[in-house]
Amino acid sequence: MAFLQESPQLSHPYRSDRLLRALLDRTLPVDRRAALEADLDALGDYAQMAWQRACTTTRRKPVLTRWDAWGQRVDRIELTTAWLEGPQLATRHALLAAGHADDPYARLQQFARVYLYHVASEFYTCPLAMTDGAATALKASGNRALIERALPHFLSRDASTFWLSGQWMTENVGGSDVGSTETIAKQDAGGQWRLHGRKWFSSAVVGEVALALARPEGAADGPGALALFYVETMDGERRRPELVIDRLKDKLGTHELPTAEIHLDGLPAWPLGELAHGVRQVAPMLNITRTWNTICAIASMARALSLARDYATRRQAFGRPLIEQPLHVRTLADMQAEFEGAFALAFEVAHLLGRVERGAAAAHEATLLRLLTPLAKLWTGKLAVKLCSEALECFGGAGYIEDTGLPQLLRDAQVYALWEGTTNVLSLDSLRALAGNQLAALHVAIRDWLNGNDDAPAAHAIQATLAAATSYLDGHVANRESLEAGARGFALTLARCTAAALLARQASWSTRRGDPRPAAALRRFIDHGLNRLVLPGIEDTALLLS
Ligand code: MFK
Repeated sequence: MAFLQESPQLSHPYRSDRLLRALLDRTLPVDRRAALEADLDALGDYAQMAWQRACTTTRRKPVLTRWDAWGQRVDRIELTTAWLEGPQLATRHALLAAGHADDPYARLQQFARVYLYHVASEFYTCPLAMTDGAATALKASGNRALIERALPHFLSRDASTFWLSGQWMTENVGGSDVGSTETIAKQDAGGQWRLHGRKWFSSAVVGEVALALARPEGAADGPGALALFYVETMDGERRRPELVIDRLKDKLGTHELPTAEIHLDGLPAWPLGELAHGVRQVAPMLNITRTWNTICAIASMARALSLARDYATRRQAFGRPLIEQPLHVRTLADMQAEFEGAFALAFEVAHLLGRVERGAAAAHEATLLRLLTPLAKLWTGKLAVKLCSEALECFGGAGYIEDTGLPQLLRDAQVYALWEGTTNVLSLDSLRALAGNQLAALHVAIRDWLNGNDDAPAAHAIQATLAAATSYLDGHVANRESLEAGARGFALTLARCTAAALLARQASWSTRRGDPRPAAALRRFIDHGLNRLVLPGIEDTALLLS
């Protein structure tokens, strides 16, 4: 019999995840920790089943049928099995409701669930993220009528009453420069606002609601004059005729997610608040969806690493398994250390969000959240591509073959750096976030996290890098061009410093309980370097591109 390679097996995504379990053990009160166990275990079961199903069935994509046989415009979208299961999963496990519970641990518990569900969901988490963002933006708007109308549906624990919301911002002019939005809001004779325009990336087109940016007719140019509107997409069982789906996007990844180009031809709309400053009003939504992006990015990394580690125990080459080969093991350990840093930062943002929302955070922590949200998003988005690419290489040629299910991990990972803002947009947002006292808040937080730390060289490296970043900012703050040119390196440096300090906190806790692995992750993470500061080199940059 010729040699046949064993396939990688996915170990139980919850039971085998020592990072998630340790984080929840350290952070949650005992009663909440115990109450969460069955739910997380069930989500792990679902994720394992979904992986096995994906390995044994032909992958499908959503299909748009625009016209029926009799010439009626129908814009019907057929979804994949995981998407059809989405509303049941989302409501049974309270993937949105849990995050809005009146509890400072609500977001942590919610995002633990999201982390386990994400890969199996086939990016059903994308509209869930936007729905969570819409719920948060509605609450922030204080618009009682819309809150009473939509929130019970968004936070429903019953699939039959559950609604999804889209976030209609991106237009042909781009996803970043939202201020150039061309969609117009006009009031009809009865005073009803109606939207006219084209939205270029609508990923929750199967949803019942959307929050949309539009320029009220006659308003000035620029972002300040935009308004944020609430729209409903359905009229009973039928999609409203003023919403036309032009086509589904043919994307590099996230194939199961039906991202659409749409036209709005007088769709009824209601302003959330004042008829201006729509970007400011949508910002709470952006910060929520960016947190989802972060958690989903680490979920993809966890999946890629889990499969690569399992395969290393099965794959024999040169007379021994990969797991016994020093360079391969070193590669896996390097990936693991980076992942552990990203995991620590992602869940700190999630937990901080819940504590800030419930008024349970210290003053400096509320300030800190504004900075850590873009830092976590931009760093994990990039790292997901790097780790998923490296993980594919751990399988050799098999990692390049579609029906192993592995290439999809890499294709899908690329979206994290684009979805909800590119790395550069988020780097610039980190600068915007520093307008308050955020860097001072980070100094305080890092000092707290290092309190009781047993690794003096690590603490020294973290503090030295933070000091370097602080003097870098001081040195460039007067020159906007050079500050922007170096913004990515600056943001990555702050992200790595923060992650290292959080790893140190987890390492101290774990070491005392007899687990030396987080301390090893910390040493290796620091060994990879924290400082990513760059000299802006504006003159040379222009020369090089001339
Ligand atoms: C899952 C798979 C998906 C399928 C594929 C998807 C592919 C990608 C599709 C996409 O297009 S995703 C892109 C989604 N778009 C974005 O994420 C927006 C990116 N652009 C930005 O983030 C800009 O920074 C932003 C539009 C938010 C602001 O740019 P502006 O127009 O220069 O606004 P400005 O004047 O800086 O800020 C306006 C107000 O908002 C200010 O407050 P004030 O009016 O009180 O001064 C800002 O402080 C505030 N603000 C902006 N960002 C904020 C924020 N406040 C809190 N948090 C933030 N993050």
